[in-house]
Amino acid sequence: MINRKSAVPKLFYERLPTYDREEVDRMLEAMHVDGFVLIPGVLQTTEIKIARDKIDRLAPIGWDFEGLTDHYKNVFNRDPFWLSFLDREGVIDVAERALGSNCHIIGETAWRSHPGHRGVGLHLDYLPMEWPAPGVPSEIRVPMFLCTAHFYLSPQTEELCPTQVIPGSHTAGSKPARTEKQWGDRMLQPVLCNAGDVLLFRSDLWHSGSDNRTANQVRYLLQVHYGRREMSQHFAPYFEWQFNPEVLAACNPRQRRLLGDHAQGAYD
Ligand SMILES: O=C(O)CCC(=O)C(=O)O
Repeated sequence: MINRKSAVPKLFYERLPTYDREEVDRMLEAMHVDGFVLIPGVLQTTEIKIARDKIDRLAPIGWDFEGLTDHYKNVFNRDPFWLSFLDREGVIDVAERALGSNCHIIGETAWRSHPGHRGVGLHLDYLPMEWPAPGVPSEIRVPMFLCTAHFYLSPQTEELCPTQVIPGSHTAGSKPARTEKQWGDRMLQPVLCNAGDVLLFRSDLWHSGSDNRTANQVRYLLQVHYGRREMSQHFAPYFEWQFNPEVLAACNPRQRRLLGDHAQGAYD
């Protein structure tokens, strides 16, 4: 059990571990132990450039917002281009092992963070089970229900609002309190990496955004949000939602399932 008020926080990893796309077993293990994996070189330079150009041409709809932070939701429904990020080798393989071979996406969000962007503070995205005492006993592995893939479309430097994670903090079994900045003696550490690298993390991992402290650089990010088949899709606006026929026509069978085309039964 971890003492939440313990000593001086330190970096748990000097450098975050990275994985090759083929190392699915190792990555699944890391999702249970660390709560995240970093996979270098998933995207090529050309597609990073195209993705950034396409984000530059997005216009806000529904619940999107623009400002110091631009946030465009469910971009897969606007252009078939965004489909290929749903089933990237390595990322989708870990997502399916973690969430079931019938998992789907619950959203896909494009971000642009301008100088002055303020990162969201320490939080988790979804806690499947609140544990009664601090720290889930080590012999218990809480299953994953939601995982998010961050496709970094900008190099992640200290100044350009890198995501920050606390390795192993999903085993807290609780949300971080407003005042908390560490888990036991483990501190938040930035995910410093190249454009084209992917961070896949579970929803109960304590993580944080950070500020864009550059004078003139914009950070581009694409998030793919995966869930178990039983986790509902967040395709707003709910009553008006319609799949774009051009997008459906462009899907391969796996992508169609990831958009929610499942066997039709109450519990299938
Ligand atoms: O900007 C980031 O890298 C963090 C985003 C985040 O924490 C979230 O969407 O929950």
